[in-house]
Amino acid sequence: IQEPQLQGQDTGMQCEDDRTGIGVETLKRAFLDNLFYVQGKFPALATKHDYYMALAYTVRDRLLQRWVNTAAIYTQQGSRTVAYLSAEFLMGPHLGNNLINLGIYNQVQQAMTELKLDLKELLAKEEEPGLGNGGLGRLAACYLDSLASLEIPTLGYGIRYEFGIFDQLIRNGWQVEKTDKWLRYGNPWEIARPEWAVSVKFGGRTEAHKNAQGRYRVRWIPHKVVLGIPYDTPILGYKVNTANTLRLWKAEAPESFDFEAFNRGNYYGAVDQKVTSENLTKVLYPNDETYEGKQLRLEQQYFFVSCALQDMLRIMLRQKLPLEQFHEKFAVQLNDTHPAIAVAELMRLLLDEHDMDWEPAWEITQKTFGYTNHTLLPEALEKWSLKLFSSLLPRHLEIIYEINWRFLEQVRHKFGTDEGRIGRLSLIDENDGKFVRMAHLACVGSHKINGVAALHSELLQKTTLLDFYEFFPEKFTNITNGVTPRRWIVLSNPKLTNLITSCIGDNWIKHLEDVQRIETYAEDPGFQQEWQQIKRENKVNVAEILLDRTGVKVDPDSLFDIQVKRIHQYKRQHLNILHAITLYNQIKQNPNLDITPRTLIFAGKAAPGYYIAKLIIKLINSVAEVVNKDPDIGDRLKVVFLPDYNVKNSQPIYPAADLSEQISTAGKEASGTGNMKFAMNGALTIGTLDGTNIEIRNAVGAENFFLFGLTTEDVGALRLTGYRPREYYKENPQLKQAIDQIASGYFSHGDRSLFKPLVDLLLDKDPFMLMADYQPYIDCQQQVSQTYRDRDRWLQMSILNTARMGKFSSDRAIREYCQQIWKVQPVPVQLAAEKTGDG
Ligand code: Z15
Repeated sequence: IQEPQLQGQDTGMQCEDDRTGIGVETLKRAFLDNLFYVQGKFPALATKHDYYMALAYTVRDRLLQRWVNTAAIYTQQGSRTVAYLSAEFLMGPHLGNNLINLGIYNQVQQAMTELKLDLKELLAKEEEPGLGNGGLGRLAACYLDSLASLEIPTLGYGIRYEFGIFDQLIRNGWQVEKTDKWLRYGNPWEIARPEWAVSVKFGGRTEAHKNAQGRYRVRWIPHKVVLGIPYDTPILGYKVNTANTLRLWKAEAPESFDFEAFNRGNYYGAVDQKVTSENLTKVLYPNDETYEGKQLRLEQQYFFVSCALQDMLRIMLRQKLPLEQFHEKFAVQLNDTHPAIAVAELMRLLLDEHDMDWEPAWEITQKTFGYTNHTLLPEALEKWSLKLFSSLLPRHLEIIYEINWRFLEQVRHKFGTDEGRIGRLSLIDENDGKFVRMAHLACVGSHKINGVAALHSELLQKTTLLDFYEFFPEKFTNITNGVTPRRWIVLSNPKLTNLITSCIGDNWIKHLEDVQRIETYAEDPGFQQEWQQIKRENKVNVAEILLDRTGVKVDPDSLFDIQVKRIHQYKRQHLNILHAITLYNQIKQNPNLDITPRTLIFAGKAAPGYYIAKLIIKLINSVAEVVNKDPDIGDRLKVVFLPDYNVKNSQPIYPAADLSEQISTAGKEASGTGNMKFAMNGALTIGTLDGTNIEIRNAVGAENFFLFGLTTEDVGALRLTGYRPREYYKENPQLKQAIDQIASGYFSHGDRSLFKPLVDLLLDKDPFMLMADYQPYIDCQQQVSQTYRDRDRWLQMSILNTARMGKFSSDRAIREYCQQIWKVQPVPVQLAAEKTGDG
């Protein structure tokens, strides 16, 4: 390990090391050096992108010092390690976050200013790695930040998709998808580790043989083999030296050339194998919460899981640990069922490749895994047809049958022969066609199962996983989600960060419960004034972004009412639009109406194959077109759809919100995490009793939260008694008018067919009960408008929201995972210079 030099000072006497120093002069020198030696440019020829790369490499050098030290200490100490398995990691841009966590944001800003460069412009050049769809992938990213900040040894394992979530364009009001070529200009944050490549088998058949002791073993003769190449990204914690690793796997052909085919003169055939292998990690499936039974998706899942487990076994062998200690070395978390095949794969590796017997292998496996469930929606629950499964993973199917057989024996032992119960618990669904149920495999193969919010965990135990809860209640627990305050407050909202820190110091950034201390200022006029000023400036910033990206001019003094998230029927963006239409009609009916001016902001992607979600985007844009150009409306109402919602584009949004829309049908949103990002930044929430909304409301106080709508119980009861959405429509003139306008072509240049599928769905089935919740929502929005007019009251509520959001830091969530599930301890990392005290 290289000995770093004295840091953070420009004494003039002693020169800082160019790769580790953090003084402004050193940073400038290192930056220009990287521009020259990495980008091969001098300033006169350099583009903004060259400057971004030079800065990224300057920051990377400082990360590497911590990363290498961390790796050395983990190896030396053989530390117990969390392995977080996730098909998605929605990391967002790295540069700004690393500047925050290194604690050098201000120095770098000054260094850039002195070089006549604008740090903001350079930050904007980064292509974000969009390797996730939404909440689940972003949660994984927040958790990696907290794990590193809490100094927990961690490996994140996932897939290095060549193309992440598509870029969204809006053309004529419709979503258009464009390939996300995030690697086009190179990725300075990753290092390939081809020396740790592993092979992954697919297809073929199995055969029996005897091992040295004469015991039966199984050999898998695959149809094809794919190589997994790891690409590592350092994940630095906040103001600690811990830099953990995100290890993403890329698929390659075992030999880039099939020489046999080549020698036969089949050049194309030889290259073909390379192409098919590399297809495996080409593209992220863009569905959030709907599974598609596609073979390539199952191949992706098995590919990265097998790579990850083989990598863990390699680490154990290198550290000379016996495989019987696998569960002591690694706590492996399954982020939803996407990596659930890991249960069968670890069994296969231990049994077939390491000659272990079933009982010890199964004990190790169960002690190794924890399973986090993220949804109750039946369409999201993964099941794979036996036909597909057996053709791709014949050995795993045998293992799953054996697990199932033994499990159902235990069930019979406990509950007797209750065929109904056994059918419901079986890992194989035989209802219509035969399928492997991945959630069942995850439950049986794990020692802990958790939901992501109190309500969600309760519903899991009472409904979706009831039979499992009855069989092993001790496995079940709740861990309410959290988000990292580093990205979602410090990086996104620097002005608010400075205000809070000037009042209570900066301890709150690591211990968000501490932010409670600003409560004493909630009614202080000076503090309120500054709070309001900051919100206004953040709104002006978003107003500029909206003008730039959509051409719509909005009034920063209007109420910013924001709903940003994936477009999904259960999230009910169309309920929000019905409110927009209602406000529009109220103004049209009474042109002098003195209403609270509002700007309704929407953003979010729809899965490309989700027709109704895409139609909802079209509806938002169609309503926007009519409302925004109507001179009767003026500045009192604007509706804007901001295209291409992603981590980067979202960061300015949360700090600019007055009102956060969290209006899912009760019982449908497992947790939600956007709700937390808004409330932390001082937005008030209008929301249903769903997911974490309930816990946010408990934390901030019912008087500081706008609650409306059916409860989960109401939803169930109404469904049972026979829900008739059309009745609400017939009996409510405002609602009827809004729906009739949509149906009659008022927002579609007279086209009555355009929104017909949506209107019919709402009036006939309305699976998410918008009709029932419409009037309570409108009434609640009226309360919001009233309250907003009382500026002091609103400001006080806003301050109290931020002050009371301490619980929703991902640091709290990760501490709970560490104590309840993973049983891991922090391993502090010191830099060589700190240990020896020289420099
Ligand atoms: C996803 O983003 C979520 C659940 C899923 O099952 C899938 Cl496949 C994707 C979301 C939940 O919808 C959201 O409520 C939750 O906050 C988030 O996971 C993180 O737990």
